Amino acid sequence: MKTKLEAIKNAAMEEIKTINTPAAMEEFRVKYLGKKGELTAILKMMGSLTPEERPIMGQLANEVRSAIDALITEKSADIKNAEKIKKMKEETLDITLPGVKKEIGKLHPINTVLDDMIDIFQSMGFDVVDGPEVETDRYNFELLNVPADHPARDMQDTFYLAENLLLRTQTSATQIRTMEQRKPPIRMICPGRVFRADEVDATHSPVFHQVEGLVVDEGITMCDLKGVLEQFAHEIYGPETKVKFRPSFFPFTEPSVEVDVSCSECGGKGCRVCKGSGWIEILGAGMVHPKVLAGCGIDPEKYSGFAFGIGLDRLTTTRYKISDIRLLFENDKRFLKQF
Ligand code: 2NM
Repeated sequence: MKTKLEAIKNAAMEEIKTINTPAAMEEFRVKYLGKKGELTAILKMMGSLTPEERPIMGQLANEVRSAIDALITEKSADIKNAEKIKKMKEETLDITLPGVKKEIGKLHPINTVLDDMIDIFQSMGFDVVDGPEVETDRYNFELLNVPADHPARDMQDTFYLAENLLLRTQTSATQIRTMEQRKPPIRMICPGRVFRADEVDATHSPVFHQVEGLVVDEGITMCDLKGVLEQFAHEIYGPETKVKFRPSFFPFTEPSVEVDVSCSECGGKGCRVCKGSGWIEILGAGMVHPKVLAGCGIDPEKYSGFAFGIGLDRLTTTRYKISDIRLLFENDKRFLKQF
C-alpha cells in the first residue's frame, strides 16, 4: 500500500508538468483526488489493514493528498498567471502609433441654403411640411388644374412609375394635401426633391430641389404675395436687391407672376451670370386658382391665397458661384469640403 501511495504521488508529480489549461487541471484533480479517483480507491482498502498499520497508512495517505493538493494550487496559480500575461500581450496598445483621423461631414450647400430659407419663412409664421416623392396623377396634376393635354403630363417630361403613379414634378401635391386636411388660415412651405425627365447639362438635372409655399386665409391679396416674396428676396440677397414682378402663366394660379432680382454679380449692369440682362429669375408665384381651392374643399368665395415655387439649386449655384449644377449631385468630397 505504501508503494502504491508513493507511486501515485510520483505519477502526479510527473503528470502535472504537462498540464497547462484550466480544463486539464480539473481533469487531473478528478483523476487523483475525485470520488472515483486513485487516492480514494486506495483509502477504501484501509479496512483490510491491521489496527497498527491503519494510522501509519492513514497519515501517509493524507500526506500524499496534501502534496497533490499543493501541486494543484501552485500549478493553477501558474496557469492563471500565464493566461493573464498572454492577454496583456495581446491587448497591448502602442500609444506612439499615429491615430486614425476621423473625417467630419459638413452640410451640403443645398442644405445650408435650405436651412436659411426655412429660417426666413418660419420667422414669417410658415410651417414646414414634408410629403411623399411618389405621387398620383390626381395630386400632382389634376387637383392643380393641369389639363390632360398639358405638355407637363407627357411621358417625355414626367417619370411615370405606373399608369397613375409618378415621381412628383413639383412639391405642390403636399400643399394640396395640406389644404384638404387643414382649415385656413394656412401658412406653409414644403421643401423637397422633384423630378423631371430632363437631359442633364450644366443647368439642368432630372432631380432638383424646390421649396414651394402657400398662404390661404380670408382677404389674402396680391399685396401679401408681393410683401412676403420681397422680404424673402431681401433676406437672401441683401436689402439693396431690387425685386421685379413679371406677369406669367401657371395653370394653378391666376394671376401668375415670375419674380426677378437684380443680379448680385454686377448689381444690375449686365454680366455673364445674368446673361447681360441685369436680372436673375428666382421664382414663380401667383394667386391660387379658385378651381384649385374648390378642389381641396376650400370655398373660393370666402378664402383666397397665394402660392410660390422656388428652385433651390439655382439659388445655391448663384450664391456660391458654382458654375455647373452637376457638381451639386456628384458629392465629390473635394468639392463639398469647400463650403
Ligand atoms: C409655382 C408657381 C406658382 C404653386 C401652387 C400651389 C398650390 F398647390 F397651392 F396650388 N403650390 N405651388 C405654385 C404656384 C408653384 O412654382 C414655380
